[in-house]
Amino acid sequence: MAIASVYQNDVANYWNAERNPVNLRLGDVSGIYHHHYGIGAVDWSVLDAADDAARDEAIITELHRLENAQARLLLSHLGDIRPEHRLLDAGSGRGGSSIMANSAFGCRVEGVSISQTQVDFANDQAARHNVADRVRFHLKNMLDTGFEAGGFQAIWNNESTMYVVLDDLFAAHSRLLARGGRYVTITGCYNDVYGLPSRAVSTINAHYVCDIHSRSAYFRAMAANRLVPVNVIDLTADTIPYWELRQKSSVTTGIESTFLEAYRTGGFQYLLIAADRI
Ligand code: GPP
Ligand code: MG
Repeated sequence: MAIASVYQNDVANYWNAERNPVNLRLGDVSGIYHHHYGIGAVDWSVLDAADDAARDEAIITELHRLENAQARLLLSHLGDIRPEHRLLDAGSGRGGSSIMANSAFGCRVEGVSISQTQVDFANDQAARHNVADRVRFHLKNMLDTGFEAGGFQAIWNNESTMYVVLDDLFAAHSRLLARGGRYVTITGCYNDVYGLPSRAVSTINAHYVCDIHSRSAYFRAMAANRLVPVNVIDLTADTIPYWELRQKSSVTTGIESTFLEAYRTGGFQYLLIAADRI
């Protein structure tokens, strides 16, 4: 059973129903569909396009470039991945990161999601990209995949850790990773220098049906599960331009000003954490 709780059923319902243009129109640009945000400097000349339609198209293309850059950064932290390795994309969404990983490394990738709609969409994408024999998406719970212990050289969560209890997640990942394997997450976390999460963080939680963890919770749960950080990168300043451009786009969802407030006030951080499985 992929869905093990009332909460997980709520999450699956959200993703089974989700059709946001900010995800589908961006994915249409290159046929790589993501469920994460973007990083890097914006080319603000996109705002100077000749007419409204051209400007709209240029903004969408630019936002998609930034989300691809985010996925590329994550993949660049997976270590020395070879074609014979197997990777796990935990919370694989519409499959973009997995398909990019196969393209970068030539390896097998398993993606898991508790949304049947996402799994079907992602498998269809793998077929369209002619990689269905190497990249497969499964209706599985990332806390209990049933995959064999030690079978993965690397595992990542691209903005999906806020849907699970971290101790349960890292216990599961630790079991699945080969010794010396790599775990990478890009995530939003609240900054416990300021104590409990701000109202903006609570608004983000309500918007996505998620539960953003504190920064310290990641390191505590990793240390308890044989995952030793090798790289921690604060991407907060790098993701703010994505949100500034998104706020000016035709594909806003209403959460843009909340993210900008959360990041600018310092109470919320966008982090990459890479860890070795010892
Ligand atoms: C973005 O997905 C990620 C999440 C919903 C998880 C929450 C992430 C945090 C960093 C708090 P999406 O691409 O489907 O979101 P949107 O539709 O807003 O683009
Ligand atoms: Mg998105």
